[in-house]
Amino acid sequence: MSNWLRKLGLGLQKSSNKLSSGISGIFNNHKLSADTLDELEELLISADMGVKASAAIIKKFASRKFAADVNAAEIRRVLAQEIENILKPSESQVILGKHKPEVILFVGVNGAGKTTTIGKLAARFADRQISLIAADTFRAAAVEQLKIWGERNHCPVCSGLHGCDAAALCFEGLNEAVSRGDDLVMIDTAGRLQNKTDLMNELKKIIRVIRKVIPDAPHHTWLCLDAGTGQNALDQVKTFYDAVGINGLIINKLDGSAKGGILVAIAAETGLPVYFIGVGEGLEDLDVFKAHEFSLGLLGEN
Ligand SMILES: Nc1nc2c(ncn2[C@@H]2O[C@H](COP(=O)(O)OP(=O)(O)OP(=O)(O)O)[C@@H](O)[C@H]2O)c(=O)[nH]1
Ligand SMILES: [Mg+2]
Repeated sequence: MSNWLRKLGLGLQKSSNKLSSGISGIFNNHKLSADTLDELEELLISADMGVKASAAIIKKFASRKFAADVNAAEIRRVLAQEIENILKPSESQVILGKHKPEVILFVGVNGAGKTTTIGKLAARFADRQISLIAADTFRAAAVEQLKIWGERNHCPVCSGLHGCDAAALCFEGLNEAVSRGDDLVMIDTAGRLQNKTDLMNELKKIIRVIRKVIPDAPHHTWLCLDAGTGQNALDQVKTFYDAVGINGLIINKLDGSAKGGILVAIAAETGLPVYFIGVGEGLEDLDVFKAHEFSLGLLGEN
């Protein structure tokens, strides 16, 4: 088994334990019936898969033929398959290299893993000439955090004085990137300002100013989510989508919470691509989201 699959399996353990023990509780000594399917639906909803995806899965179960003595292992196997079907449309490969520099803007509430993800991706995309922009200018620690990732990955970090204008900093950083001939620029942004409206206005301003340097940028606007926030992640998707038109998701902190099912709800309800998932703080704890391995991990079958 690859290192990543092992990490993913371990990371999802709380989620998979919850599902597996729930399924065993429902189906040991009980046949598949309208009642047990109701219980299964409740289990899926309680595992953060959302009402829509849970209902769709139960409908599929109801229409399938099962042996009279179907056991928990068979239910898990079929469930993994149905979950994979829902997740599959959100599996999407990032295509970089169409623009130079290509600009990725990272957004998300505080603690969702923006800065860490940029650091991990800088290592992953190391074959390109990369620079970073520390546009989270309100927290001194945020700039320092990005600088450390920049040093580790040998890429320049554009930063300004504490509290400086984030959009102006992006203008400067992008101009530097253009003149250096960088391939890829990743922009870190604040997760919290005085309030949500201020944050969204700042992000909109950043985008307007980015376009003064590169008219078709940002080429990617990725929302980072903390899987541990559960259903609230869906509200965040909507808020950021409406305000800044996100076109990709990164789901972090899948380790340590029993809310891995949130990916199923996100896939069923947003239709946005999920490019990467994070299962820890280290460089190697982020990888491409793949529906098959994720659904197996969620059922503890990896
Ligand atoms: N366990 C775990 N921790 C993570 C993961 N991703 C990030 N973290 C940790 O979560 C904390 C917050 O991550 P940041 O990258 O600082 O989050 P952010 O979105 O930049 O937050 P703000 O700068 O406050 O807006 C850090 O301590 C990270 O090391 C993950 O996948 N799993
Ligand atoms: Mg940050």
